[in-house]
Amino acid sequence: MEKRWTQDNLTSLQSNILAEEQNHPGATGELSWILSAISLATKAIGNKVRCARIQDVLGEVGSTNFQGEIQQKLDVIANEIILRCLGDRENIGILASEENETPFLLRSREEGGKYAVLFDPLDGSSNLDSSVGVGTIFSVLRLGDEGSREEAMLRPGAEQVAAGYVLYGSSTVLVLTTGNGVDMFVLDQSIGSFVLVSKKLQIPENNKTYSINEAYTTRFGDDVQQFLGWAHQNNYSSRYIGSMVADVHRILLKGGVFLYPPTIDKPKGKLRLMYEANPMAMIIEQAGGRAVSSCKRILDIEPAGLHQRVSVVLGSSDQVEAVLAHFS
Ligand code: FDP
Repeated sequence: MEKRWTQDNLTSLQSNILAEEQNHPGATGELSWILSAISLATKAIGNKVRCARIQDVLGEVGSTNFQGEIQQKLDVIANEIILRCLGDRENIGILASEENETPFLLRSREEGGKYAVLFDPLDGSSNLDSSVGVGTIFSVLRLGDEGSREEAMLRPGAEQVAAGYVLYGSSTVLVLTTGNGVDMFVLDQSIGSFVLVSKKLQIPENNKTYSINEAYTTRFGDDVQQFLGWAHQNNYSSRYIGSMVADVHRILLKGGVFLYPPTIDKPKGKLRLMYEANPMAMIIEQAGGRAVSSCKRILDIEPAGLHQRVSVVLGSSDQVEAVLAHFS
């Protein structure tokens, strides 16, 4: 019988992580220490997101970030919250944010800096003004011993030791994988804890729904245009929120496929390999799905730079196959 998580068997994120550790005899507890800081940061960010209009922190900062993108006030606030919550965790060697050009080199290996944490503090932030779901995405890598610490961080997504996101939607949901399936937690505001609601999530198949910014159709390549034409003839439905965390979360729970392909103006794609594509790809694969970029497994891509952009197709295996059948 399927086990249901109710008030009778309340499991917090913290206790679930500790229980997972029991399955790994060599575990030192260090990763748990990082995940607890991420949980703290996302509770604080979620609170800011919910009160943003009241506290008058919606809207643009008035300047662009180093990538030339318009920064929202909450992008800056979320970034600072993460740096404050994670900066003093003694086993974090490097913190890298989508919002900062260079990573923060916090501790050498000799000083105990064993992990790199990479994050997109507030994904989908252009939707904030209209109260659409936005999220924080994170990726944890163990730092190798070779080369400079920046080089040690440029590792393929397959080497991530943990990945997850928090969706600030109608509820605050934390989705996490440490390489042993995907678990989902919901923030119970009354007790201030993320509570386990689903274990070992699997993406449902046979959902003929695609998620893409279809307004760009004429700027996509022939392969994507052919897929869309075929989907129109084959009873597909479409859902696009325009906030990656929310779109991917829906696919994780309901199935379908998410695409952000190359366009004429963004020939390499828009989404960042290290901050968005890799952590989402790990979650999707751990839930039985597929995640590819130009027909290649995202998790196998050797990163060329911290802020590298890639095209993304991810979702249930059958729906990713349906897309790839139109790619030469
Ligand atoms: P945003 O610019 O609002 O931060 O990578 C950022 C992202 O949103 C994703 O969350 C989202 O999937 C995508 O960009 C939306 O881009 P388009 O507006 O080009 O569709």
